[in-house]
Amino acid sequence: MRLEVDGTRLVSEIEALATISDAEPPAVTRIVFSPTDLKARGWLKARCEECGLVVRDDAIGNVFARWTGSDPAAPAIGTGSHIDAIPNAGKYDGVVGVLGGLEAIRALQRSGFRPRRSIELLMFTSEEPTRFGIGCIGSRMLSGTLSAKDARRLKDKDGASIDEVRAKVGLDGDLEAIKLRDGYYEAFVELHIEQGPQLESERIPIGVVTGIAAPASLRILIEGSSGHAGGVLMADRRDALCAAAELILAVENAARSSGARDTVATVGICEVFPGAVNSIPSRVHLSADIRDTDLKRRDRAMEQIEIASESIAEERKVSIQTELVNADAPAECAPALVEALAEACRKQQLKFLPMVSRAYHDSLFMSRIAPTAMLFIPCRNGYSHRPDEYASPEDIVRGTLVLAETLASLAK
Ligand code: HGY
Ligand code: MN
Ligand code: MN
Repeated sequence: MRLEVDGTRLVSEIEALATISDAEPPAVTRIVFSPTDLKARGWLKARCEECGLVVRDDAIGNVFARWTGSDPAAPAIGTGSHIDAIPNAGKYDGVVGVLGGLEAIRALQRSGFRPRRSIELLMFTSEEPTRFGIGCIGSRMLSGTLSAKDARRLKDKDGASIDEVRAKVGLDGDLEAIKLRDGYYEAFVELHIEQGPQLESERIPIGVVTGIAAPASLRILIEGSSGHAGGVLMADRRDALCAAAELILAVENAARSSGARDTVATVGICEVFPGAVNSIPSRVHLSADIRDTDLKRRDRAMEQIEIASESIAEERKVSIQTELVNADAPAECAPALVEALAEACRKQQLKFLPMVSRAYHDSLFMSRIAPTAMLFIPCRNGYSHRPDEYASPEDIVRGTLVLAETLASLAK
């Protein structure tokens, strides 16, 4: 079977999708269920229908594009990723896995390969946490990690619920029906840019992911008292932003002092009220992201943050309330799939590096319902979630080729 990836077409599709964005190029912004996201979804479905895939979406907007195999009742082979993008992002995060997955299917079609098991391309809804505060809503619901009841509780910053947003974008269907039955997929493989520097610095073209780090996120509300920036003496202040500043450094310290380089933590959101230069901040909202490949270490870092919160609250006479948004277990990739990816690399005479994923992905949740693995391609300087995110056409083609080989070996 002679497999050839049409790199020119694939790169041009990545570029075309990048123009469907709410940001000035080269940045890409595509927030879930925004008009731009809806336009991008329509564009993607048209590309899938062009090559004869049967396209459907579920009640939360996960898109499934199926190449029906000769044994249509057999559990399918899934591949895919996301096309939603955080504000001021790049054009490759998620997109390489969706359009690379589509091109892998087209390459197999062109090679004359006929799958016994159906091969299904997925585009997951809301991999990014931007709108509803929690990532991977689509794959969490597919895997039953997020129940319909809990999904209904989610609100965006305008207070709109998932159901209100669905109604507005014309998505109907029963949220309870989203969870896939056991054995729906025989295997799931996701192609993604590494979003880290290791492959590039070690000059290895493919990463075979053996595990995905355990993500957690907190929303923290700090309340002090407001007042005139000139009239209130320092001894009488309960400045919420100064308390937040101490807590932000405590979050950083909880990761730095864990004794392992795999513990990472970030405060990515800091909202200050009332936000006037001559008014003492009375309320601050922080959102913190804490991760580790090791669950116990991650939870220890979160305990450290809790302890720091309590002592800052006491010391500064402010109130600090912490809401746990998510605290997920890590994923171990299925050894048989890791081996299938390694075998595909050998077949393509490509060096590969077994490695962990520090970013989370929809694969983290797909691993709850099917043997799952990921393959990475390098991205320049490891940059991601920024406009200068870049993956070369050669690396994108190599990743797509390995994906196609792997899908063929799993679907035959
Ligand atoms: O944050 C993440 O790890 C993913 O890129 N959403
Ligand atoms: Mn991302
Ligand atoms: Mn991603």
